[in-house]
Amino acid sequence: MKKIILAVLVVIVVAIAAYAAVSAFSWPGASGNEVTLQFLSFHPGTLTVSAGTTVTWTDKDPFTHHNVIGDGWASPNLSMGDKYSYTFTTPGTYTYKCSHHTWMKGTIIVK
Ligand SMILES: [Cu+2]
Repeated sequence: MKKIILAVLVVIVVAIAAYAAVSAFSWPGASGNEVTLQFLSFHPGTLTVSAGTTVTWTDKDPFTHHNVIGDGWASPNLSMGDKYSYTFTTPGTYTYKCSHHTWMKGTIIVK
């Protein structure tokens, strides 16, 4: 019984450490107009751009496909290495999601 409790504690500690590492990670290539789809989430989750900016999403998840679904705009399914771009011409706050993984949500703030 003690071994089971110890194993569960180890799993919890590893999960917390992994979450902290992913949260603190600086995403390479995530510059001013790029969003990466990786580890089943959008990085950065919120991106602020100027009106007229073309935002490019790049799928870097090797084990599943994603898409980028906004209000009136949508990508096709993306596999690893695929990119999708959309130009935001009007200031506002635009939320989007991946329809395959309902927790995957992102926001583009256009100023
Ligand atoms: Cu997805």
